[in-house]
Amino acid sequence: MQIETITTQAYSDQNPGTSGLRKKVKVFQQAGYLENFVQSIFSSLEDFSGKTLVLGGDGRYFNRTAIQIIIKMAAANGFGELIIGQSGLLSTPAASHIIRKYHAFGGLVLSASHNPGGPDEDFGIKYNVSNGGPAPEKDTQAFYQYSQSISSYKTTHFADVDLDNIGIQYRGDFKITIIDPVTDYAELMQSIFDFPLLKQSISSGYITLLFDAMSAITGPYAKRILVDMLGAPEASIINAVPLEDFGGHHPDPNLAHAHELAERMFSADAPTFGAASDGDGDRNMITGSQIFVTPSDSLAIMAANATLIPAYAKGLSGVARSMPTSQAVDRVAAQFQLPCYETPTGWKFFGNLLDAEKITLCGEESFGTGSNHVREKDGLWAVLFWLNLIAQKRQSVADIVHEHWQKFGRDIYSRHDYEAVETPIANAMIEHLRELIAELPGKAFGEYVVSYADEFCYEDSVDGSISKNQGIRIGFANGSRMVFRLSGTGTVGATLRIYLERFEADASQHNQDAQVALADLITLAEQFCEIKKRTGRTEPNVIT
Ligand code: VG1
Ligand code: CO
Repeated sequence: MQIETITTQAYSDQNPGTSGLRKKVKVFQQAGYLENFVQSIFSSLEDFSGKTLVLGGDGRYFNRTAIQIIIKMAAANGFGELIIGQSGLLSTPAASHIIRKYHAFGGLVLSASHNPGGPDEDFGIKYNVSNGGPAPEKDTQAFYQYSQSISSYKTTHFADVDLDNIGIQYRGDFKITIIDPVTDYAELMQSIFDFPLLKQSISSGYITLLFDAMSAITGPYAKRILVDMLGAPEASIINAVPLEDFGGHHPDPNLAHAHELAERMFSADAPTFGAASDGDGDRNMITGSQIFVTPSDSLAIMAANATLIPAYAKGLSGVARSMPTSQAVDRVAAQFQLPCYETPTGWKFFGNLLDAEKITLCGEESFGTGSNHVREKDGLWAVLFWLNLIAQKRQSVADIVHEHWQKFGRDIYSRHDYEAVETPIANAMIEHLRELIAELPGKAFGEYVVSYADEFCYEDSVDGSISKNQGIRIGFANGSRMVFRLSGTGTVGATLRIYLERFEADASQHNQDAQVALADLITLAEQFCEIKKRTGRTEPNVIT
């Protein structure tokens, strides 16, 4: 194989965020842009000569082009083999599983997750290490560092690889294996959950379900698992065909974006269970007839009931949540005497805890839950978890949630997002909060007395690494909390996220609307960060 060294110009903006490098497709299409970042990854890694790399994406616009470029660069940089999902498709959790199962050196996942796709929308690339999880911060920082002074990248010439037919192809000694993207993952799910029970519950009509694949990657996975293996009718999956532009929608599973599902779940003849997943298949939204389960509650309910699931029957070693996720799971952990960890936003922080077997389950308020079965959050896994719970407990989603609140109390929760704020204004707002927190503790605002205010700094209990500036937290004496942070996944300006939570022990108050119950906190949050004053915005773009 003849290796070519191509001269290139460094780009200053290749700093990976919460989950890989995300930019507009047009940015990725600039000369050498993708190549620079891929070379920065390869050049920052060591000892992969002859080893295997997994490659696939969520099928969005530019996926196939990027894959052909990466194949040649991987060959030129000395990898021995590539494992690629058929048609270039792999969901994020499936990629994680395949890296682990085939003992690959690592993997490249091409996705901008829940961000929209298409020629004028977003693309992304993320490197996962040999445990199947997102590269830790020390690696992503190394990639960025390298990209700042890159002057050339390595590639080679050979005919484009046929991505659509399963099988092995060679270019010289370089081996390319195209695999079915679903089979390994479906087998893994079968090993975790009680498939015979699920099948029986679906065929008997006890469970009727609706899954919205949002024209994204989980269509083929849901079809194989829910329809072919578990016998659900074909019509139970909507938007099942992955499209390069996700049909022009945001493949973001929440009540705002999965509106067709939301409408049906709150209609008179709603199915018993409804769910959706995101662009790359790692997020999940759980609903039941007339009820939406917040992701924070979902994590707590999973933790409280995990022993009903075959794979977790022996119990959990511990649980973890990202810092802005509600404290609902902490209450479960306290009752079951389980260790409970609080990590910064982003799945990469769970990897060490999972590898060290300190935790079995973990999750984020942003519609992400997962376990030690892979090293990514996993949308369909969460769906199957809930189906297994419903089938095992013989209870509706609403009953499961209400019973949980009765036992543990309810952490009324909401997140308000202000998208595309001008970056300097957003930074000034955070700076203002930083100054404010020093003087807040002890101050009373109506019934809310500030008990602490700080900027979250995380020390990893496994490797001792420290991650600073992970969000501003303000905690109140009555257990309520608000968190402010800027998104690390957006591609336009800055997105301010405000996370609000209030604990309600009194069961007679559990059925309140979250926005109403949180109204005082919402007003206080505005008072603290001055978003109206500073941006002129009167309300958030998205409320979840
Ligand atoms: C968001 C979520 C975070 C999640 C990340 C990646 O990050 O808040 O919890 O891990 O997206 O999810 P940020 O920095 O924008 O708040 V995915 O499904 O977009 O890979
Ligand atoms: Co995602």
